[in-house]
Amino acid sequence: MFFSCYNTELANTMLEANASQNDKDYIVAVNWKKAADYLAQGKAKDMKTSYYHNAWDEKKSMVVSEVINSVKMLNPKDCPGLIYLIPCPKSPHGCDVDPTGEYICAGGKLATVIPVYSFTKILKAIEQKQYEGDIDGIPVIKYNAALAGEVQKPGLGPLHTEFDDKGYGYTSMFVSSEIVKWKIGTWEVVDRAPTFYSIGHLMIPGGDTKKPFGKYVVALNKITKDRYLPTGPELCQSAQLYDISGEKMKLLLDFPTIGEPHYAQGVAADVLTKNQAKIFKIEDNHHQYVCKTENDARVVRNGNKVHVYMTMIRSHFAPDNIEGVKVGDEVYFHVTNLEQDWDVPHGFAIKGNQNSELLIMPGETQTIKWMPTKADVVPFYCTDFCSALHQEMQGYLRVSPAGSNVKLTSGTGK
Ligand SMILES: [Cu+2]
Repeated sequence: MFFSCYNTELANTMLEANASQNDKDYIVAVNWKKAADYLAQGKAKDMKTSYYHNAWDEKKSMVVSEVINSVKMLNPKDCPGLIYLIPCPKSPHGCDVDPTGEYICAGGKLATVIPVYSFTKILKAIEQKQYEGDIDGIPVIKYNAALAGEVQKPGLGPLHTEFDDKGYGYTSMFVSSEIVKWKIGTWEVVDRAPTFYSIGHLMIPGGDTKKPFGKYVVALNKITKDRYLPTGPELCQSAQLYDISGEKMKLLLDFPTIGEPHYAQGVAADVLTKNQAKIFKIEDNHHQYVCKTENDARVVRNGNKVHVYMTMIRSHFAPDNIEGVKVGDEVYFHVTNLEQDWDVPHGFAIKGNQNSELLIMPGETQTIKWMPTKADVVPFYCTDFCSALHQEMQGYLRVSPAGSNVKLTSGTGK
């Protein structure tokens, strides 16, 4: 596993200048199989920390958060062969592996070349201990011992590299604002295409896998400038699609996107269309506040807490009339979307809620809290266009004064 590391200067002020002084920083190579072995051997130490582990429960359609107070840490000093540093010019950013797994390419933001390392040579250098020293017990492999070649004069500000299926690398050049195509093995630049402007990431569908699709590259640009009409203090950002099936890259399409376009993955369309879930069965909903049919819809008081078990389906809520909620109550709407067909979400908002609104996917349940502040008749409504009668998808809740004895009732009329 390879990643880039910069600020070998250990600067902590004015990083733009102070972290850019050394001629080389490092690529970090981690043997993750060895890491698993050392973990199994009990070499890891527990380190105190605090973080949230958040996991999505598909059956309950909600997130479960767990606070974890320690993490396992392997110290390189106790774990020989776990981790190595490889010098890399200069303030490296992206670190990408080619489809064969042999070449590791690093984009140094301030570098004048793109270094490409050989996996075979790295293994050999480790075997022969071709080190130029160590940092905190981590051996530093000699630059030339790991290097396969350098792409010369690629442009300015290389960041990330994607690969096609024909033996070429495509590197984004932030400063000179272009994609540069180069050949694996000879390291020569064979084509350049300008981007508009300041490309950060780029994406070839499958470009990070063993089998890139290799027909297109998408440039994810940071800056738009004159590409679209000037509609705000900040302009929308820009992406561009290029055909890379021939020798020369060809610009096919500009499209606006929201900032800032970052990492992306692409796959052939049928990978999605073949696997698209189209029915979301209500029986599979195990949310604790689910309401599986309209007949189960109800309103329950528990002290000053009122729980509204509500359903929604084109184009009404059940219940859509609620009486007997009082000022001082806390109202919880547990809303189930009874639709099971894909692409039929409904929204739920109640007027004046100082919380949020809900967007509920087919077959799902979500909860929102609302605190009435005055005696009133308050509308609630669907906020996601769902049918021709979407606008009619609404209901009313009457709030009585604090201490009133209006009975809690609900329904959809007689
Ligand atoms: Cu709706």
